[in-house]
Amino acid sequence: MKDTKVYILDGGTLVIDGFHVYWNRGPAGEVRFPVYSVLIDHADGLYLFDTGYDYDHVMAVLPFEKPQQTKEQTIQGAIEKAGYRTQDINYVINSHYHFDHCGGNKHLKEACTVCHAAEFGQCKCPQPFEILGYSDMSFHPDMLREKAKREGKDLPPDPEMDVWTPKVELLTGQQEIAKGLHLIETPGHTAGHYSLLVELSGRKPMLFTADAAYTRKGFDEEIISSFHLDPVAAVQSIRKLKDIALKHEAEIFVSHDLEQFGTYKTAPAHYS
Ligand code: 5PN
Ligand code: ZN
Ligand code: ZN
Repeated sequence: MKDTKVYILDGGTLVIDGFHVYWNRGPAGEVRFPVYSVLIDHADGLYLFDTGYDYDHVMAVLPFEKPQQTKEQTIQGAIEKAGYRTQDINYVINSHYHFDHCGGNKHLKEACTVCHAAEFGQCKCPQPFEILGYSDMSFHPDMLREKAKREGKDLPPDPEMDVWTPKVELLTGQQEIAKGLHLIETPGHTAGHYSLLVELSGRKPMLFTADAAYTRKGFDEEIISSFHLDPVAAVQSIRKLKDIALKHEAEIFVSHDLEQFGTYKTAPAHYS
């Protein structure tokens, strides 16, 4: 069987306040942080874990997050930079449906998309404090239209979006979705959040926390971000990831830490 390869795809940066990164701890002040996706070239197919943010969406809905994204940092640009073609991706796994993790899904219309069942339910009727997080529903045009209708908006017909309904596979529990690819339930940040453990032939396993841990400091000190559904569950999820990392001697890859990101190999380089 061929060896699995892992590519970290740079998706640009956003800005939030330090009190959002470290809930009730801070310090306050602008923090610019990276957004990235993970491309996995596996014997069973090409997998993409998260798809980053859509620049136009952020400028329209959250311009205060000051997005910086070059053409190479769009999902298509980043996949190409890794040496692959967007239309060849077989599976998109969304850790969760926050706008900075699903913004590129609409460019992967051929792929089967995978998410936690609880996440799919929650994003359709979010809590009031989750509305911005779930503001980009373009990963599912039917749901986007339903949302617009509820809000009394009339969306004009869009030939790009209206001809397409994604294939969605909903999962619960811990799942080995392909040999060496383990989805780990880490709820709290959102209702149905998955982290990803990737076993490789030539190195330590890689544990992608996604938003269960924004930063290395947050992971180490069990400080969650201010964006969450259930803070107690979110802290428990960090502890669960620590146990798994110890057991597998895995290397931790947090989601939004600029300093850590500088130490990651990004595409076209890869891990195997
Ligand atoms: C980067 C970022 N900005 C805003 C929100 C939000 O409201 O929920 C999650 C989130 C983010 O990850
Ligand atoms: Zn999130
Ligand atoms: Zn995020």
